[in-house]
Amino acid sequence: MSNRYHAAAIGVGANLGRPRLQVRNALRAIRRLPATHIEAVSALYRSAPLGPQIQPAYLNAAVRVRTRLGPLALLRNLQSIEDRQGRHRGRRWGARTLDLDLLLYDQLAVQTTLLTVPHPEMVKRDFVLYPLADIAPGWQLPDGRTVQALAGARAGGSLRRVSY
Ligand code: A4P
Ligand code: MG
Repeated sequence: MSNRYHAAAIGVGANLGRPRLQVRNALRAIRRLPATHIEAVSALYRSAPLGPQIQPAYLNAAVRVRTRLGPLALLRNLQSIEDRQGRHRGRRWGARTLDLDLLLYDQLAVQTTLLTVPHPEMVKRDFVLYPLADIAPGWQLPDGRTVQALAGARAGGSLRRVSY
């Protein structure tokens, strides 16, 4: 564990098993992670599914934390939250009770078999960039682009704000 705090952004997605409850429970579980503190939570968005269309709409949000966990330890903790909330790893981009992605960690680029940061698909996904822009507009990716600039370049058309 690091002896100083790092900034991390987590993407939250759910489309099965009462997704709103899944998101709320995930936020509570993140709040209880060791050496980790939630600093901001985005609005909640409903979005059309990316990938197989025969699945329910998603709810998506983003969370900004400060944490002393390293990137891989944070990922492992997020995966155990997914597992506890009944996540079955099935089809890629298929329906799930809960998906927690590590989007950003400081301005770090990580490329290992277990973890890629920034999350490789995030720059193409409205349902990631819009929530992230709520809580971290000025955050720079390793290549210097800001979240705000990336979100601003996208239409955001399929996203609807909903209440928590
Ligand atoms: N992994 C590598 N880097 C990361 C990272 N930065 N964060 C590895 C999280 N995991 C990372 O993930 C597969 C493997 O990716 C993990 O073992 C981890 O070591 P997974 O969560 O088990 O599998 P997955 O989520 O099915 O795959 P994938 O490709 O991550 O799916 P996505 O990209 O998360 O897509 N439509 C809408 N509207 N909203 C959504 O939230 N989500 C998905 C899931 C599809 N369509 C969606 C949404
Ligand atoms: Mg995932």
